[in-house]
Amino acid sequence: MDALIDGMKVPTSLLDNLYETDLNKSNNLDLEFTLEKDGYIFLRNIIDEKKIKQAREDIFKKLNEVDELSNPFTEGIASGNSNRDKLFNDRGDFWKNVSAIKSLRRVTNGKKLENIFTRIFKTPSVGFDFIFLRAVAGGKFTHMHCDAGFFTRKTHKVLTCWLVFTEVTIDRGPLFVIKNSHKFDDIKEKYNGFDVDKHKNKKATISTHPIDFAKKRNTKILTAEFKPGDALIFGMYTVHGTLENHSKDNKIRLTCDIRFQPKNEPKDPRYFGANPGGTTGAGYGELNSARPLNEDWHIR
Ligand SMILES: O=C(O)CCC(=O)C(=O)O
Repeated sequence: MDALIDGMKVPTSLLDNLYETDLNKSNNLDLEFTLEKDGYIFLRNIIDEKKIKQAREDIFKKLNEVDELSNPFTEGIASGNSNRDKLFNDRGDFWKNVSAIKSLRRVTNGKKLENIFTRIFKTPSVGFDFIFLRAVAGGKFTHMHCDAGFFTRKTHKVLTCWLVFTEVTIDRGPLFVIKNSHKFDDIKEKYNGFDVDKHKNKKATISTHPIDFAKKRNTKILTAEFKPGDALIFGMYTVHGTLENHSKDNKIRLTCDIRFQPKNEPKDPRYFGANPGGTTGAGYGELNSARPLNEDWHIR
């Protein structure tokens, strides 16, 4: 199975596996050490299978109701159609409702994840209320970037959790991390203090193709075949993106990225509360996922 990014095949010599951490065999210091050493922590199967399945099916049902997933919708196969705009006046309202599904929130903002971040931060943690649920159909991928420009306005003590709801094989666009990128001084310099919403003349996306980026820096593109319930946790300067979903069976990739921070750090009001505005203040409507599955994405 080929790993593709923007239509280009990633040479196998550039690819390597993400290092897996066993949560049950790691103490809090081990977790902190792994995050510092690798810039990420990759955990397998940390959410109860039934809970993940329930959330996935509740989300798929909503996508089926707007005719974007074919029947049986539990398979998650993109239909190529969409009635989203015909049935809902406001894309933001639609996606906010999908993102509010109880079975989803039980996982993203439930105790299991929160406790893991409490262990990592070594102080009580809290998950952002504004979450980035992503239903990703064929031909799409997320451009390479780091998360600092989005989430560090109030505190730098923020971590991303990329949580998996479907089988994400290499052809379904898994997340990748550029090995050791959290230690690249030029990246830190360039993105420290950068705010996507304020510094409009600058982009979060790193325009160099990940293949060239990894080659020039003599490093690797790390990824994995993810399973429902797996999670990848990483810091604000870890350069990452996703491979392209080019699966022949038209199955979508369903994942959600959630941010966590210590409870006692200042909160960015854009991401907390009943009606968070998100990065630009435009709410859930600003997300690529608010677009019908058969529509192209924007680049930030
Ligand atoms: O899932 C994706 O497409 C992108 C995820 C991402 O960039 C993130 O979690 O920060």
